[in-house]
Amino acid sequence: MTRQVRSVSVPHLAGLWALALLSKAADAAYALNFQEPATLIAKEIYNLNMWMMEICVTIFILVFGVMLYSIIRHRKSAGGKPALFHENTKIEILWTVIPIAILIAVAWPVTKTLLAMRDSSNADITIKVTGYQWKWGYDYLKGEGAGIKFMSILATPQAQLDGKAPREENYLLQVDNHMVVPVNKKVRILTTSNDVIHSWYVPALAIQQDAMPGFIRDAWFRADREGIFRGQCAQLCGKGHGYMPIVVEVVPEEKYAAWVAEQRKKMATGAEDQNKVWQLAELIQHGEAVYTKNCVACHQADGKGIPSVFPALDGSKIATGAKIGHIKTVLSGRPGTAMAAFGPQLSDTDIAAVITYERNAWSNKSGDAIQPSEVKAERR
Ligand code: HEC
Ligand SMILES: [Cu+2]
Repeated sequence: MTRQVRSVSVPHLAGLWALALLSKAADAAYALNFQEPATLIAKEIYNLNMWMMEICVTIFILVFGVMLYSIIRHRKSAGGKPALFHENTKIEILWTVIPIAILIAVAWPVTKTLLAMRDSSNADITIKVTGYQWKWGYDYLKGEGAGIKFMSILATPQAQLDGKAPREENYLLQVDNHMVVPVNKKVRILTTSNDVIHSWYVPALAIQQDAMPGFIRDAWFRADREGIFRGQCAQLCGKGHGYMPIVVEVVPEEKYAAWVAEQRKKMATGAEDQNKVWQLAELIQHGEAVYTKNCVACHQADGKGIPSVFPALDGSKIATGAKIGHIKTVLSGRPGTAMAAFGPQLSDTDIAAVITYERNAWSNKSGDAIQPSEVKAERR
């Protein structure tokens, strides 16, 4: 029952519908249609799309039928004479009334669905979704789970990305932390962005909402079945655009409560870590993991970056120079460049660890161990 995001393809619909008219095998050809809807609105959109296709196909058959018939029946070689329809009131009324009727048949149900889509009032849970180059951040703002926040980053193994291992199912559609929500609850999504325009797109939930820097937009869904629903960023947002998938996991209410409790515990442990004094080796080990998730897309695994786009950290003045400069660069980023401020994205521990890693990886051999407290001191 897995439906791939890649298989949503509108141009295929015309062909599919022709097929569907001829056979009852439409369901078997589902892979060519929208994904199986998981919300009422998604179902409505699915049906509207089919309704539109029916209207289009009917018009197509009628118009071309009359045309073909006329061309053959009234051909010159069979003695056809051109007729005049000029100022024929009956025909003029018909070709005004029929399009109006079609317009209403389309606009009425579409308007109803559009209004329902925009009505995000009385949500049970509100989640802010922030687009970053190239990952998603989730902040549970209201309802059960309020206060939970985490980043959701591509989890497809590097070997597959490099083409060194066979691609598994859901290639490029896996993340480390799923956005978990309870079934049958109204979930309001607020989208915004930290850098460029992204778009939060989950076809089965019928949401495609742009995430724009400096703006907050909203959308909502109420999943009517459990399951894992996958999507992708749907706005070209730079080099890693294809590497920021979305995974929404819809679970029963009790399972959601358990997940909330587990997240709370994790956050408490994280807070403890910030006060502990870390050993160099521990920091490097943790830092490598942070680097792989957050920095590798630009600065590369070998620390060499991409010449003239992303600077090398191997041998860089910042990564081998004073600690403070390095900490400040990572905390505040470089405004106006692709180097984001990681202060709001990562914990003191993660930043201390990744900086320690950068200062001791590749040919950098400073021996420095940066403690979370040193990062904390530089935060304003
Ligand atoms: C989206 C791409 C991108 C990501 C991801 C990224 N960086 Fe950068 N980084 C840049 C760019 C671009 C610059 C150069 C900015 C400039 O022109 O000053 C830079 C500069 C730096 C510098 C200064 C290097 C120097 O010698 O000037 C450091 C240190 C650094 N990044 C660390 C990190 C760390 C740590 C992470 C992960 C937590 C990270 N970066 C993630 C793009 C990125
Ligand atoms: Cu994006």
